[in-house]
Amino acid sequence: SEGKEKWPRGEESVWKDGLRSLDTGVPSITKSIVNHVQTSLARQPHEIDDLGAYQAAALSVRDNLIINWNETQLHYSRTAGKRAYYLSLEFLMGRALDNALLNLGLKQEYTEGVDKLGFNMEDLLAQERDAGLGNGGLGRLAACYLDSSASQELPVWGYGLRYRYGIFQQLISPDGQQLEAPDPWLENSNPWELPRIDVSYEVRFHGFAERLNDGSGRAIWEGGQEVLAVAYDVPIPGCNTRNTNNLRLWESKPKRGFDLNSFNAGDYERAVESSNSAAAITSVLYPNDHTTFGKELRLKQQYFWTAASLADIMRRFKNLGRPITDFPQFVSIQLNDTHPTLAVPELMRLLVDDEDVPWNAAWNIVTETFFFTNHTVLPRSRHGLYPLCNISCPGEFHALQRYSGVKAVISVERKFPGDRERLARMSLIEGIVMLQPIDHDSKVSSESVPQNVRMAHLACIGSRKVNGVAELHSELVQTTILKDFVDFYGVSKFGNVTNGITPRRWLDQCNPELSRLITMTLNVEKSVWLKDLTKLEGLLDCVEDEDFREDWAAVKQANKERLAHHMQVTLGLNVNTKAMFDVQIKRLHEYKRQTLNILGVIHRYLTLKSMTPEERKTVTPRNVFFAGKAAPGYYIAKLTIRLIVNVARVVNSDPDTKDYLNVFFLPDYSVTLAEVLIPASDISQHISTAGTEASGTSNMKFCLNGGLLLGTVDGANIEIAEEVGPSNVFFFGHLTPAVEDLRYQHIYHPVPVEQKSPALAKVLDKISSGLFGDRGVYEPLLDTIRQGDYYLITEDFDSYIEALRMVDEAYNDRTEWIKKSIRTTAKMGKFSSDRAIQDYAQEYWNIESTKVK
Ligand code: T68
Repeated sequence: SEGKEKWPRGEESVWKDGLRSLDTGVPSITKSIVNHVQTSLARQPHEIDDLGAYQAAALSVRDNLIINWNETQLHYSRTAGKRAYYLSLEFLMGRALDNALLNLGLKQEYTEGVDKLGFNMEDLLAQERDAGLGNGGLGRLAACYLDSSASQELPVWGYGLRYRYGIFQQLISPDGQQLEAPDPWLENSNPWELPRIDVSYEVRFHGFAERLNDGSGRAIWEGGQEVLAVAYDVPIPGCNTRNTNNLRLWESKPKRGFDLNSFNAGDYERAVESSNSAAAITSVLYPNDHTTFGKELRLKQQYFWTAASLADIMRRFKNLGRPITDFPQFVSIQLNDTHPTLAVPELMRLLVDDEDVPWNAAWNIVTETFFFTNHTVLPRSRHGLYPLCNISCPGEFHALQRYSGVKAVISVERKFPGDRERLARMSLIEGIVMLQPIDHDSKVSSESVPQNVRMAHLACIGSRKVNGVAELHSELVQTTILKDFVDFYGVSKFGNVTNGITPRRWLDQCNPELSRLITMTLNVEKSVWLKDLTKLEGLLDCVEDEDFREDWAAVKQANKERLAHHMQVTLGLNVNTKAMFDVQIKRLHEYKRQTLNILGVIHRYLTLKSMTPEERKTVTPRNVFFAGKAAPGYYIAKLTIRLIVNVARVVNSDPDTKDYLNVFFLPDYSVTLAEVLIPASDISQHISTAGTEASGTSNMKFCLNGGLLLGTVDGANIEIAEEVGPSNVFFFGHLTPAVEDLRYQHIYHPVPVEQKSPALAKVLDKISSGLFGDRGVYEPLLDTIRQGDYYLITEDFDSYIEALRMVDEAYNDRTEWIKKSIRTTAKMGKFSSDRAIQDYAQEYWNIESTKVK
């Protein structure tokens, strides 16, 4: 669609005859599946198993997506309007088949079709591997935004990396240790991607940049290693529309196979070395969330990806035949956290060195094009510092130094004369305050002294607007980490876009029974409320209807049974479905405080043990579910998993308590596992130390599925409570403004745990005594609480226990609980990612919906 040649070559009618249209109707669907069995899979009907049938069905669905995808890209090119690009190093997509069937409106027909062929749709869906190209919230948010962009008919493309290995598989040893195994998600081939051998770019690493002495400031970058970026396109279907957007993922390849000279000279290792190092760039997703410190390969990934994406965006822009100064009128680029920050100097380099744009004009283009979303204010994550110069792209460094040295310093100086401390705080390059423009050597080589670049500062100055991901978090961004930049630019550069989730996957797909009940009750087409989630408010009219409440409760019960069945089949565990389901599923992190949860569980266990059998009978039975991965090098997080697993072992086998309390750690948390857990939850926990969780998005998913929320006054919990009303959430703990003082006290005026919370002290002592296995193993974890207690477990413990008690009490009033559940779902309209993506489209990117006919 982007080529310039006359179309079609040859006879038009012959081409037209050959064009396929969408498969609809069961006979055409079964025919297309059988065709794929026969040709794409080259297999016989009698030897097809569930995996083969899944592959054939997926290829058949993909045909439909491709037809729509082609129409969409042609339509976007013809209308030639402004486009937006979402640059994210992570896209946590999960499975695609069910989502595609639902968005295309073909689920029913395909289910009948595979049934006619002797297969069961549920079994086929279960064959698919998750596309786990992300760590957690940030990557899943990107996936939800793609779904919403397509559903809202907005011209948005995602750009990311095609990692050969996604997020690692988590195994849990019998004694509770996390083990990591590679995630070979591409092993059975991936029907959802289209390799584009026609779309590739050369990306250069190392070498040297030579500045021309023609007064233009241009530089020529030569030498080093050139790596090929090859595009793989993943179609993103919108809901109830033909618009099908694109996620373009880059794979790295050696530019030339291997070095034949070395090979012929017998130096085989040398011959394959460079080809291996090129292929290594996109080999694996970094499994750390919230930390990204100076790993060379990680920086290479970032440069490889931003350079290829910008080259692609630039080529598409140039096809429009517009002057380069129009670039921001046709292109907006969203930077998902600091990971794509190198796009800022890279676009400068393209404009100045390749397009011959004068420096100031280039900078204006750059700062009109980019937008930057911050996802964390945690101090440990902000050390996103890189020894940039040392690594790879001297061209980048060159452009950056030119900026940092000449422009930024001068303008800060002008506004705040003589304020050297401010200058040091704001500097782009750590430890360097340049009052004079640095005298560039005309050659900047990769051998220069390494210097750390502050990625958040660079992303901030290079962007038109900066946003946080929930009200509280956006406020914190402006008052803490980027405060100096607010002073400098004014507040209008800073904003908030509260995160959202797609109701297609997080209700319709994962909870079909609830979706059906809602559609029946609202008495509209399903796609109406799925695309305008505020329509859920209509459920409020039915809260007093007893029959409706019973239907509502029955759906929850069925979902609890579905989870229990899943755990029986996959883990061999028996789960009491009469008990309350209490769920905390997210990455393991000290700030998210899974520790607080498990300490609360132990407290409950000790309380139960101290009761008489008669007293116990008054207790609400509870199942506590945990799931989540720990970064492989995060020792304390792994120790927390170990404690949870060992508490589960002891508690679940204690005859005194096992009817009242059970604990489960479900291994290998994934999008697909979340889809089973979330609809089954009565209550979920979002209990980060106030001011640490930027937003959270699973809180929204649970509430959308009628689960209530137990949480701290943090992130999006606050806005959820504003919507559903304070009587429908369970809040506890200190508030953000108190946190800093409390931490100070813990360091300078520590009070022993026994005094702060005797209940907690007892729990810690029991762990130390070896009740949950080897004495001493957990001491490093307990020490984080006894000393320093950065995440304020001791400060919040008692109010946490009180909140849990209130949850028990509320749950015992069954009718009231169901009403709370209905009210919660009904008020979740705000948290649709459709709303969030409209905020970005209108307030930031300035793009418009354009429907494919
Ligand atoms: C999360 N951030 C926030 N980071 O923690 C969460 N970081 O509150 C928010 O809801 C979500 O972003 C979406 O805005 C992350 O998930 C990372 O995953 C990450 C990954 C690599 C490097 C740094």
